Amino acid sequence: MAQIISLDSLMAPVTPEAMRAQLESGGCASSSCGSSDGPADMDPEVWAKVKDHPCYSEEAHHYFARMHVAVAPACNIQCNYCNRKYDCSNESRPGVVSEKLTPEQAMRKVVAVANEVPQLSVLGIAGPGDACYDWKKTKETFKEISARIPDIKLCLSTNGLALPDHVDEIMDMNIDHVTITINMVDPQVGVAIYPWIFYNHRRWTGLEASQILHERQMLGLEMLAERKILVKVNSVMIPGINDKHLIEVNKVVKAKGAFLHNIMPLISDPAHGTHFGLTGQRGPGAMELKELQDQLSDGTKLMRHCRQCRADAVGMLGEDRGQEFNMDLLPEEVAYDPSKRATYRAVVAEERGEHGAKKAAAAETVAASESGAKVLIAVATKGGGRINQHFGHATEFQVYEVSPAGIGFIGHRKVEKYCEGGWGEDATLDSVIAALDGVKTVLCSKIGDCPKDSLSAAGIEASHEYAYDWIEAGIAAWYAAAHPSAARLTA
Ligand code: CLF
Ligand code: SF4
Repeated sequence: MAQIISLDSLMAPVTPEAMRAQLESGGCASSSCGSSDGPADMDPEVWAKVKDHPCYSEEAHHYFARMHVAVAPACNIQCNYCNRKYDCSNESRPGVVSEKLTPEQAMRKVVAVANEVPQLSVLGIAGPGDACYDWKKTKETFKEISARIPDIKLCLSTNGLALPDHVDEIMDMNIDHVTITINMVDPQVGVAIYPWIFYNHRRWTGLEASQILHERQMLGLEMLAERKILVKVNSVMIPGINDKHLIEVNKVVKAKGAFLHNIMPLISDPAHGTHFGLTGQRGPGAMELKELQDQLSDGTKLMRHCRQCRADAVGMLGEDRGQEFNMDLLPEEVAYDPSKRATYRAVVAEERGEHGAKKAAAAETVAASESGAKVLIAVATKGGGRINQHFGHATEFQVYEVSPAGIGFIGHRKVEKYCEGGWGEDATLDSVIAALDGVKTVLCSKIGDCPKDSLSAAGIEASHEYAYDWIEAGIAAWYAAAHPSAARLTA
């Protein structure tokens, strides 16, 4: 049996200095999603729950990782964007299949990952079917793992149909974070999304199915909110079907107490064999998604950093180390060693203090600009909140909007890695440039003359002047240089 948890890595000295250096150079990949509010504008009790959760806090996603265990394969509804051969695409990318685990296997895997990935803070169950419908396995898994690793946060994702039946147990088990996928609050809209549901021992179709699902979703949301369990609502944006309606969904879920709303673009491909894929239903483009999100700024808080990850994803959002921890690579027995996670947390606490101060200074810098320009900046980062990745190594760029009003994360753009060991394909570069639609400037830790010239020809500036700086500090410095204030120009 191969064993990827090497003795070397288990025995390696874990010093705060080593971890700090790893953070600065981007030893972890990153992304961004969730509330970016900090302690100043958030109830301390809520902040304590979200501050280490990479999905519920945009800031936390720079530092912390999640892992999913695929223990819940059964599902009680049919979504038109899902092919049951694959993972639940309410929370995962469609078209990927996860290694299904028993609760006992899940325990082995979580312990192995906790020993090896110090950033791990959250254990999620997001399918590959529905975590609440396949409740026995979900419950057993959470129970066993939280007894072994008490400080791990428990998180589950559900379509909501079976949710009301388990809210009291969710409360008893200290599951603080629940995601419900709500694609409509008008059952008529749901008819085009859900061909059937299975409820009360029978199959329902059409408007009745949609009505029941809607009522159960609303009931589950209200019950969780009453108990102060943080609810994230996921909605799949389906152009022509529910895109405009999601404005109403946002209002309703906010009124019912949702903490966060995550609008995920439909991913539709005939190769996935889904109804939408086969009938040519398209997904939205990046700018369409942004336009919708911008219309929701008065509603419930938005998560913009979702990576639509797999039901067996492991690592920082935007990276997936799941394949390193396949069951056949794990030892039969492994004892939990909390030392790496503890050291990492201490280092992160210090780093976050510095990051917070730099963010505040960056906000002041851009506020001083008199230009009024609002631009999109793409950043290549491997995590830790810094500009620390080569342009050619990026598989995604984090996109920020900057104006005198502030610097805000607005999403990510996935790209094909351009650099293949010293050379790059023109076709790949073209696709990267296309993915950067609307972006004014790219900030990275290094970029060659050739891609820089091609970006420039496409109207996109690229700079490695701010390499290894905090993201917001680099953006602010770039913005101030590009939009000098009258005071500075005359000084
Ligand atoms: Fe997993 Fe979901 Fe919990 Fe996060 S994911 S169950 S809330 S721990 Fe996060 Fe992945 Fe997006 Fe989900 S990036 S798909 S929102
Ligand atoms: Fe598929 Fe998830 Fe919908 Fe069930 S809830 S049909 S697994 S996408």
